[in-house]
Amino acid sequence: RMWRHSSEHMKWNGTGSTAHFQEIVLERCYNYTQLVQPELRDRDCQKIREAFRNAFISKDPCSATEEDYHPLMKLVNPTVPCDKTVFWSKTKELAHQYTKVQREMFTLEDTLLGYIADDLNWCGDAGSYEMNYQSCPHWKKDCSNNFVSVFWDLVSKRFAENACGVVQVVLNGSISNAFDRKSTFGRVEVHNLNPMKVHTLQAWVIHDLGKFPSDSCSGSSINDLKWIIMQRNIKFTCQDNYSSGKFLQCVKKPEDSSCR
Ligand code: DN4
Repeated sequence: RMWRHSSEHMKWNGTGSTAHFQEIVLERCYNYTQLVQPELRDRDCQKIREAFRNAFISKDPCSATEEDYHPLMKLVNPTVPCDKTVFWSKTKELAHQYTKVQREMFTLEDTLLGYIADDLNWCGDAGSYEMNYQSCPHWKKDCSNNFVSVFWDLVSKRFAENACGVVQVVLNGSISNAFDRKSTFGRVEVHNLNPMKVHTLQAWVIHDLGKFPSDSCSGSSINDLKWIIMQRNIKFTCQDNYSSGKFLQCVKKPEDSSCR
């Protein structure tokens, strides 16, 4: 019986739900609303936890839709001030180090829903009230309409729609395509910036210390991005190895020759 039980639940190729998912969601929600952004102190974290769970529990984990998350979205509206939005693609660590120092700047993971869900995994199963802790659909190997991917696409879309003023994106110049049309940034965020509200997209292309630069502002992938942004009537600027990014990298690795 034990064997059948676990093999039944190993049906997907992705990592299973994060252990203690419910508790982590609740704890992060309280931490964020009480300590990180006390302006949100009257958000109801129990309700948020429940709406999050209800979005996916007892459902086929490969049939997620945006509508499943609407009750959760209604409880949390995004609130990033103008000029303070930071997007990233293949530069998660650096972008988060930057907003940790520049406390008034926000990546998606510095907003309530992004903060709650960051690095977590979740899925349920049709016909069960339990979460599946053994395996969840992998977004490439199993299905793209899994609950984690649909969640990130939706919150990324809302995050971009709500941006205003000057917005920034941190891109990775140590890979061959710093801008990738298939990434969440290229597929979702770029297309949901509102040209009535966003006047400039500032890109910084950062190279890893000690790695040969593979892409830069003058490369063809950034040119693609520039073209898409200008078509949308938004001004585009780009800077290679923006000094704030360089300094952050150097704090971690001061002995690197490029930090002297
Ligand atoms: P990325 O560095 O290519 O991807 C960021 C992470 O999201 C990686 O762990 C990816 O997994 C994963 N990911 C990307 N697309 C999907 C998908 N369709 N389903 C499941 N996981 C996926 O950067 P990106 O441009 O794709 O996403 C970054 C931008 O989108 C940021 O500006 C954020 O605002 C937002 N975003 C954040 C998160 C997060 O915090 C996730 C998705 C989007 P893998 O390629 O390593 O397997 O986790």
